[in-house]
Amino acid sequence: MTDASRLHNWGRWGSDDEIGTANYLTPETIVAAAKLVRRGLVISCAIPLEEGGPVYPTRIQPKHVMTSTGADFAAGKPGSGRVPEGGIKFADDYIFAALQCSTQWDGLAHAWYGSQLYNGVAETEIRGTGAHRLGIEKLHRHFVGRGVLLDLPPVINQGARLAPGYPITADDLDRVAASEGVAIESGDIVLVRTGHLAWFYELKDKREFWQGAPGLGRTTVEWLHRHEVAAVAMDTAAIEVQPCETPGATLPLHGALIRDLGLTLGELFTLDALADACREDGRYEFLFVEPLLRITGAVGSPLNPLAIK
Ligand code: UVW
Repeated sequence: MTDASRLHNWGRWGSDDEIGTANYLTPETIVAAAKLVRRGLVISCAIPLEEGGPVYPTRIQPKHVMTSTGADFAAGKPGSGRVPEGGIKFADDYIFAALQCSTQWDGLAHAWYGSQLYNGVAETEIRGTGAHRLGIEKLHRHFVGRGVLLDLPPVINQGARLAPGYPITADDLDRVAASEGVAIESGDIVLVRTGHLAWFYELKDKREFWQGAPGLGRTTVEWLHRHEVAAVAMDTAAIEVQPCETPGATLPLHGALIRDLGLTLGELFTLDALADACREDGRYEFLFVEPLLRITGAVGSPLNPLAIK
């Protein structure tokens, strides 16, 4: 059981539920979201999945390896493969990467506290062979719906980005939504822009990026729950404010959001081009399509989220 004093969605969609707040996405919310497409403008919210990106310091950088190349064929290198006369040549490649090393979904098997995950799933279900419950693949046809961008810097500090360590409050989210003329509805996928990610690419010494980050503060948990948000994604590496508001705690909102609410979190989403497009047409809502990779038993997934206006 989860502590009754905490907000939670355990049992809300049945004792076997493994998709949490993705249940707020319905045929009706998808049809309504599709009607938001007017310009035929498609904006990717993915950063490049490449070595040198903003990989959380506890993880290793991704490695892309070419195992068959045109250069190898041209040089007649052994191992480049035998090409039949007039035949097709093939380039091949592999990637070795943390599933959380780039623009990513944090699935419901990614974070918990105590000995249970979302909906009371025992931590022993998360094994060396993968997540036997709550794996990311359970969400393989989800995350299509109405996206709403809450672009914070123009309202909160009129700067390019929020300061590292700035805890975003529920009031901040309400103020920004009001200034953009949007009301958050059940089933929305909410994107919160801080401007923090763009700073990574500007910094010479990347270590500075990891010393703190703006992010969701504790009052936003109730806000996300009350608005029945289907998923939340941000342009930071960990969604929540760092250092966190509770001294000594480590990523406590991961527990409150993923484990208690069953809310899937999107991290390292780049939102600057989308913010420009929203400012241009004055519309902060759009069709948002963010399918994950159907990796059996994975606890997260990289993706290329697309906002369509
Ligand atoms: C960790 O898992 C430490 O971080 P995140 O969920 O932000 O990738």
